[in-house]
Amino acid sequence: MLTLHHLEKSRSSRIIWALEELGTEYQIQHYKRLPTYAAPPELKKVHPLGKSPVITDDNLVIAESAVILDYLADRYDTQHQFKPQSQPDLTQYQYWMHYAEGSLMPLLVMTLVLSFVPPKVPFVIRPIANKIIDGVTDGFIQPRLAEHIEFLEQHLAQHEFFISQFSFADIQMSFPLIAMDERLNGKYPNIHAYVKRIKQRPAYQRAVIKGGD
Ligand SMILES: N[C@@H](CCC(=O)N[C@@H](CS)C(=O)NCC(=O)O)C(=O)O
Repeated sequence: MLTLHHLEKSRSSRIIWALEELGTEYQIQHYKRLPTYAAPPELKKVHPLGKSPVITDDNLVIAESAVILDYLADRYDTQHQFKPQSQPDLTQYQYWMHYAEGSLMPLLVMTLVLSFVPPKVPFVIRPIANKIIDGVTDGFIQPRLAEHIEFLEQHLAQHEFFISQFSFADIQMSFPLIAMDERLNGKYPNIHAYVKRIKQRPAYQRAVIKGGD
């Protein structure tokens, strides 16, 4: 049986959504985060890095959201609804699949990790830690993130979905976009409208019920 090893509040929600779109049979093995927010050690029994999502199907163990989505499309999307089969859509699909985790997520994770630092630093040197964090945020992360936001806002001004039709590229892009839209309080109208649009999909709503928001 196809099994998704799902860590609460994680990128793994994307895979539940994809499975719901496909309507294929699967089961979810749920994992809770530790108080440190890390994944529990049991996930390392499934894959040595212990990250989620990871799926097991027959004798295969597959990690990395983009690879999992591609595998699910190739194996279970018999009608080719969610992955384009020809150019130019296919290359665009692959671009967004890799862009989400390769270019956009590292910037978002950096801001999240830096936000965890001040409470862990001894009180007396906290002002110095805050100065360093502000320097990294203002000098490195924010200018780059602003370029990405503008890029995405422009793309979504002209496209209903990331490629010419709804695809697994939208599911892959949903995690950073939903996070950004929340952090930015819906300030970017095209990103905000896109997030509202994808959240209306029945399969998305079923995924939230099964895996959490
Ligand atoms: N690039 C990977 C990222 C996997 C990843 O880092 N997942 C996070 C959850 S969002 C995780 O398992 N974190 C737990 C930890 O690092 O301990 C993917 O897209 O699947």
